[in-house]
Amino acid sequence: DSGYTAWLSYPVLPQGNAYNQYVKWCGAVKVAEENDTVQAALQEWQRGIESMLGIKVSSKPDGLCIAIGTFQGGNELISGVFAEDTLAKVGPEGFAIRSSEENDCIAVGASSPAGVLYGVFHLLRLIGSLQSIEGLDEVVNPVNGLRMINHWDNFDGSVERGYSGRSFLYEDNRFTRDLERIRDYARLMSSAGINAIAINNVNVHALETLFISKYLPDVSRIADVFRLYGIKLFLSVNFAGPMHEGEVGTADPLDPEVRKWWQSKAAEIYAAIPDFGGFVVKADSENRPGPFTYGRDHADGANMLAEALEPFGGIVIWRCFVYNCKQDWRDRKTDRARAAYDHFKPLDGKFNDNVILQIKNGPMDFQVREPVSPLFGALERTNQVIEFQIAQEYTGQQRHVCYLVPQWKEIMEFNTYAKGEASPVKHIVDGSLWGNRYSGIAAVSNVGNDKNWTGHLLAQANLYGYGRLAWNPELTAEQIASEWISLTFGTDPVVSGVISRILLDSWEIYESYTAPLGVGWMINPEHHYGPNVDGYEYSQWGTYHYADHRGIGVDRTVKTGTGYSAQYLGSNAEHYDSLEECPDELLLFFHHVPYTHILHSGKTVIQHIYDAHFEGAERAAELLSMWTSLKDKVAEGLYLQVENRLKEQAGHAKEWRDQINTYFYRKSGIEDNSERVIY
Ligand code: BDP
Repeated sequence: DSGYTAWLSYPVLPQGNAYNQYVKWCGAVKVAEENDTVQAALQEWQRGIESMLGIKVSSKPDGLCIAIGTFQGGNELISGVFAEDTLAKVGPEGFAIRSSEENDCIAVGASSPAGVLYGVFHLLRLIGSLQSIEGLDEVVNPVNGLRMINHWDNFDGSVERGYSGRSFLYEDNRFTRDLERIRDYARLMSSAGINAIAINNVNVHALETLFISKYLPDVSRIADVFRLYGIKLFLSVNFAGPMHEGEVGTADPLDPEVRKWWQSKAAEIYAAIPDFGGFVVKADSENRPGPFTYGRDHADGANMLAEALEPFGGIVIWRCFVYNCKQDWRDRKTDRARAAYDHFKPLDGKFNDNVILQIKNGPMDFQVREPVSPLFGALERTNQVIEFQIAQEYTGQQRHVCYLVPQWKEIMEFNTYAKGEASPVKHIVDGSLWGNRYSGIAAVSNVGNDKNWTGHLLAQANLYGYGRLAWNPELTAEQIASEWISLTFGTDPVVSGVISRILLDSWEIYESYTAPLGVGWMINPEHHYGPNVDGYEYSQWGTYHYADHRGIGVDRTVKTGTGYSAQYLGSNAEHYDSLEECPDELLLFFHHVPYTHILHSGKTVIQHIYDAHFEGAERAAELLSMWTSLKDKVAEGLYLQVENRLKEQAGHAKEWRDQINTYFYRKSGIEDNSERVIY
């Protein structure tokens, strides 16, 4: 019970009607293909069923069975069960599943081996959460094309913003030899629906530039493991690669030598990894090299790489996290929140067809609360993916529990008004709003070499939840939590009820004892853990709250502020610009107000700060007592892991409460309206 097997633990199921139904169908399996991915699906099936039901799975059916395979794979049960029109509905990664009494089988069929694997994971998930497998008849396709994880792992074994140990991909500038762990990782990712993984940090250091040459054989070994599970490997590349590694004296994207260099690199990579995904690029951002050095724009830079990859079917994922990180903090007009839009909106339509812009969910940087990036809606002729951060850099660093699926859901549902009344982010992300060639979701990974992958056991729910949401954004945060709990801890309803509550309340709780009302950034500089109200106030990073003795907040309105609110479309622009209409939770993101300003909740801003912080710390302590009620119901190893983290969180939440409340009490001189003590 270390947590290593995560949501593929396959806990033993209780006896009863559901169990009997599963035993009836699952005693035998029929597979006709030798394909490695189909065989991996078969192995997973056997492993899951044998563990959950405690039976041996025979591969020689005699009576009811499960049939697994591609439509063309020669499994006559598969060809017998599915009608032509069903086949037509199954996309390249989708699957069909049907329980057929007359054919004596439940068939899982797909047009590709990866689809077979997804189908098998689906059926295992139904069983693991005690759902009926009789009368199944459905076609399931992933909603989003690209469902990607970005690792921020460095070759030396460290992980940028890693909160679960070190990298399991690299150690001391060598690739890991533990391919077993990579395989288990690929199983986990594939079971959650992930189909693309970039294996190195977007900040590419000197040795990592050699991943596309000297270390290609190592990269290729990892790609082999990923391929088994339907996952394409991507690499982050250094825009100045030709200078670091080659004889070319420039990285100017319009220089013919530079273009040739990237073209020959692409050929070399595809010779080693024929299904290589492509490049992820962080350019002209936080001191990384990029096209600006040569007076070129980001379309010039991205298109140059895209041209090199196009003949092989590769794509360029170009990040929009571009802003001035050397800003003068006294300058109240330059606004980091504006930067991504200001840089990329004018380039809409200028990118090649195999370029995808990767846009962070908010305009700043993965704060616990930010508005949705106004770039969503602004780019009508550009492929784009949204970028989330599963790693809890600003949300408790996997020492605090913070289930992020509700946050992601809210973002995906946000209406941009880009094309008529109903233009939610999720329809931009899935490509349907503008009819993009490529689209989807990427997110920064939260895994490391800790035995349980994510440090905090409950942070596994974010990893799982991210994949599930990328597969189908219509799933609710509650559904995803409940699936994850059954698959990880088993199906005891008491356990499920308590863990669900903990997860579903956790974002709100974390938000309430940290930076208030959407203002963000009150954390310790550099490592970003723990409270520090002025930590980033007088710095170059563009991250301010402007608190003084009269008030707090950033004026981003059109008339008196930075004009950021005008980057939104339709009623969103006025809504945010108006002090009366702006939602409380984002008030200080858009407006600078006196502490006595009255919120929609009826409280003053200062009273809100006091109340939220007292309540938040109290609720953090309650999370611990909720968990302790499960002491005899959860395996000891798992129980203790979570108990330890929740204890730390309860203590640390008080520190947050006290620092924030005291700071604002001293700044404003306004008393709390209750008996509580603020020093
Ligand atoms: C910030 C991180 C920094 C990353 C950067 C990025 O603090 O370490 O390099 O984002 O996304 O959140 O590139």
